Amino acid sequence: MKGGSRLLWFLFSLCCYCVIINNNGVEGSHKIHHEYQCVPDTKVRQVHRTGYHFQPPRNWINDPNGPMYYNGIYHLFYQYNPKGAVWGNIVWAHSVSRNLIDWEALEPAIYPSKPFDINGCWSGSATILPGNKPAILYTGIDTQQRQVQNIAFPANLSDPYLRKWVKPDSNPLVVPDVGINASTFRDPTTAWQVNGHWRMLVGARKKHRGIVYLYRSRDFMTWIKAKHPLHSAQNTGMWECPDFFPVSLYSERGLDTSVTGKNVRHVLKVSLDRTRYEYYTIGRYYPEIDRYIPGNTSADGWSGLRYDYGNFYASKTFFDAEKKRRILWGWANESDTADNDTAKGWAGIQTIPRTLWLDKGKKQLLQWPIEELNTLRGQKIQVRNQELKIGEHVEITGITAAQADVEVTFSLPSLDKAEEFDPSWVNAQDLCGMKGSTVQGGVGPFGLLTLASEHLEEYTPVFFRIFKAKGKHVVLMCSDAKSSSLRTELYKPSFAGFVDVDLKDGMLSLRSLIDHSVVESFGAGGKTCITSRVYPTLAVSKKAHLYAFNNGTEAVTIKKLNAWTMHRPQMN
Ligand code: DQQ
Repeated sequence: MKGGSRLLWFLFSLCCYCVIINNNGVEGSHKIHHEYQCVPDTKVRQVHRTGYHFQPPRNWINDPNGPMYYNGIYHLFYQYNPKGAVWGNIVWAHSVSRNLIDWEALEPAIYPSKPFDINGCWSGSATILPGNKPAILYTGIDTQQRQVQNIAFPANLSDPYLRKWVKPDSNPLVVPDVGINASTFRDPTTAWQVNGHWRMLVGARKKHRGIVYLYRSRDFMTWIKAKHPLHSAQNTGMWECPDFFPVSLYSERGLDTSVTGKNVRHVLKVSLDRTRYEYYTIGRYYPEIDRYIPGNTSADGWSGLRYDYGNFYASKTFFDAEKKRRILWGWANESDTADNDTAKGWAGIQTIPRTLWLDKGKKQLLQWPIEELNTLRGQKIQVRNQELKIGEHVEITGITAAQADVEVTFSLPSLDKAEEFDPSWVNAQDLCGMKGSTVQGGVGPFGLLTLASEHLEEYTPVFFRIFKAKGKHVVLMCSDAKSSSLRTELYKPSFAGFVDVDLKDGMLSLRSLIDHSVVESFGAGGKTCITSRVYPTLAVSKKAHLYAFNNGTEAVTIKKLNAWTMHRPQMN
């Protein structure tokens, strides 16, 4: 070996060695692929990279962190591995935007540098303090591998991009006290105020019980644990990335995190490490006694409500003070192997930000892609009153089907032929896996075949199937990756959720955001949302097609379909 290559090899080995010793003792879900931590820069493969979703030019990303709006600029931080396309070496990468669509990448804002975060800078949230001063609470992995909660402030408030962040020496602000497991204690929320005093939550687990611990502070620096956690549930495992915020009972407008009162309900969302799915409840928060009581409209745990029934995790909301709305960001992981992620040089995207509010029925939330997304709409096509006969699939031409936004309303002339619903079908995903898009039904399956190859060797169907139950109809929505790719080794789940929708007017709507390796779908105006990651081999770029289909025994009609080719924004 020549001197130069020997030095390079030494640095490479040192880097790998540091990663190995630094990550001992970290939880199973934060799996370290030692062999991929220091791979020399590969050429990034473009084929499945997204056109209009948030992603950096290369490497691994996971949770969105500390989203905020500050002095005219949106900030998104996110968990990022600067050294590879698998989880590890995590820093807070930082991007800024004026419209939530075009993003500029800055240098990482928070990275391991002090004893209280030397082994990792994990997820956390931003809070805008009185006097318009942002603060970030985040989890650091300290010298003893403990998860501790730290604070960081912008170094210079007159820098519009808030590039540099400083960590006061008074960190850590919160350490796991006796009785708290130091490896399951993380992800502080945005804080809120009650009578001038601060509150925040930290996700945790005690044996098998998922918990959110409540902390109080007068000055945002000294935090005391409340006697009672805000909430917990037996046998749900670690609660990661909790989020707690108010929603208005009577308006779609978002509320600042500290708002309470009789016209408000609260949402508690947790990300369950065991299932890697998220669940939320809608309930009442009593600030005087710091109690949260989930309403009885949804289950508290495994079978509860979800923001998204697909590949969507570690999400976080923030209040956009400019447009008075609450916005949700979520991470959509790859469904590919670590080998392939490394070979393609990147992994993970953030889903399109969604506005979120309480449905009129007050039993669930509604979500819709932020209005700014429409500015990316280019070439448009429309279909009106097109019947989809039994067994028919009709091509929707005239747009780039690999990078599109499709909005369709189906009209259902009759529900008479809807299949009988078996009450034992409690799991939508199992039901979708069993029935699929090709097994003939009564009313449905009907919907879209996205990212389809010309002869349908590959396709990701997003569709509905309607059943008849006692006194009501049950609507199943699926985004089924089973046939999405000719590659066999991929994870291809038949994601699905039920849609609580009234079919009295005989209409059902669907919007799908299709972007090369992701399909994000919104059923019935955002009542049920499903994100799938897929990797077609034939249906790529110009060779991708879009069809509408009906495999029911009842004809359905495309009442109205609008679809657009989506432009590329400036992306990091
Ligand atoms: N990811 C972070 C943790 C969080 C997990 C580490 C959720 O803080 O609990 O990258 O995906």
